[in-house]
Amino acid sequence: MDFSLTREQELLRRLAEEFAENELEPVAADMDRKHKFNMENFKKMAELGFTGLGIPREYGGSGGGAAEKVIVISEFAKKCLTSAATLSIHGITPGVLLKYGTKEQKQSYLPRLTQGSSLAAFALTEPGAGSDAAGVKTTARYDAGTDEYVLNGTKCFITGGALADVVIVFALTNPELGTKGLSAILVEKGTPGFAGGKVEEKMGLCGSETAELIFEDCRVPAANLVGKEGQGFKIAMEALDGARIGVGASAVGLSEGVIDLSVKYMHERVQFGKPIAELQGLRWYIAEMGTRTESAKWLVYYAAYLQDSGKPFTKEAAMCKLNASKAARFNANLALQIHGGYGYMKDYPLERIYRDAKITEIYEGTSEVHKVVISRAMLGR
Ligand code: COS
Repeated sequence: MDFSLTREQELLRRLAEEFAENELEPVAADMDRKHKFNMENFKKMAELGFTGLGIPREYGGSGGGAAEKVIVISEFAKKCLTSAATLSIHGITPGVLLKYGTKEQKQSYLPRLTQGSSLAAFALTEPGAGSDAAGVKTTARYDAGTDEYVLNGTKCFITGGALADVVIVFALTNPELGTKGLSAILVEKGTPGFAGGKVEEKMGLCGSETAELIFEDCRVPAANLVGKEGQGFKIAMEALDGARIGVGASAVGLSEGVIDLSVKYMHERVQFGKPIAELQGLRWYIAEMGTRTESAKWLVYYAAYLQDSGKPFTKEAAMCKLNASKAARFNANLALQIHGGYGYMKDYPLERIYRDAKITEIYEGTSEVHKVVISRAMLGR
């Protein structure tokens, strides 16, 4: 058993740490205020190979696997959860294509997605299909005359929203079959019949666009089907398993970030004639925060290890996301408490981080969904 990073992983961690400090942290508050993602930073992430993690070099990727993604996402989230989430969610689609894509799809999409010329979005959620992912109503009717799928329906809460160049859409090719009739289909931005809808005003993660995607008689070539017809639910669930490790990693990074801020503040802030680091009540807060963060971190790494080893990891991915997101919200709350009135002010980053932390308990599956997944795995259904 070895808990240390390899030399390459440590170099990657330092590169990500430096990038987060130099490029992500300086724009985090501005993105939050303007409700706009900094696409320049997405291009810079690609230049450094971060968008290619988990994808082999033959497709323009940077190699590595789930562990490397965890390392980078955690470092990004220490400074900016929005940037970490953007990288993590973008990475879902190339991962799906690597496993299920045809040779042509891999050759056509993977270099674009790994090298940053295209941003990807994952479109499963609908107004009536959130936690109950099987409730999708969007349809994709096959038109044999033109060899195309015709998509109709509305997706909501889609990260990347209308900014995305490529969207993997989950739609019913055979509505009578329920989850067995769901398929994964690639749709490119600019395809007639595909438009961005309402852009949501959110509590946190404001730098990332979350939008509705509307499909009205949107025709795409049948060659855009990913995997087989009817494989969509399995593809979506598998993709979410991996994505949940990403959320866990980002929640750990957020926790580490608020601990750094709190430790610094506790040494600097003087009250009652001494640094507040000497107050026992606050020392206990820090001890609790550190313990929850370390335990969350190692469950995230364990889930990534299982994924990289090709072992089942659905349960552990759910556990690590459930645990790390709970720790992130707890830690953001205590960090704000340690900062007192300053923490509540928009001049300090904690106010944003506190709002951001909450989403980790909701997106890519709520904490309650994870308890369903975990308990089913433990009880055999
Ligand atoms: N990997 C592979 N296949 C999976 C799977 C996984 N992790 N989870 C389920 N499946 C398969 C099942 O094996 C089953 O296949 P068979 O019918 O061939 O046996 C099929 O999918 C249906 O599974 P299940 O009966 O468990 O589906 P449910 O409708 O009960 O849904 C939950 C299960 C609640 C776990 C699912 O709907 C879910 O994850 N919801 C949350 C969705 C989510 O995270 N949304 C966030 C927004 S997307 S960014």
